[in-house]
Amino acid sequence: MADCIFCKIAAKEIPSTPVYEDDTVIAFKDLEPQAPVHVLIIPKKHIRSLLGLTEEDKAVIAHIHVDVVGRLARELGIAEKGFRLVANTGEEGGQTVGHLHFHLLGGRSMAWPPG
Ligand code: D5M
Repeated sequence: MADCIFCKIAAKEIPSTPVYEDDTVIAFKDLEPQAPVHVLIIPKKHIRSLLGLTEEDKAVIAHIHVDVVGRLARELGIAEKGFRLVANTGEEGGQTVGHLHFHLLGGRSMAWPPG
């Protein structure tokens, strides 16, 4: 999608610090980290949010959760103590970038409820 910053990151049109990439997914460091480890995991395909998912997206969403999250958590050293995976959705959900992304946060104790 032309004006989407995360599509541009996936296409390498703007720089990022990737920590994982395959054919359908890229993960990169968040520019405004909220924890010692804070990466964003995105499908390369433009999907506006969780609410934009369709049947054809099931494989990539499963892939992210089954294969990518645990692998990254282990590689980034946050698997043992724990981490948080968040998909802010819509205005009141705190979503500011309109391309589905999962925040993987760790390296400190997380508060509940979130702000
Ligand atoms: O999260 C959007 C997140 O995206 C927020 O934590 C900042 C991050 N962000 C924005 N632009 C960039 C670039 N260019 N690189 C890395 N990270 C970025 P949301 O849940 O939509 O509020």
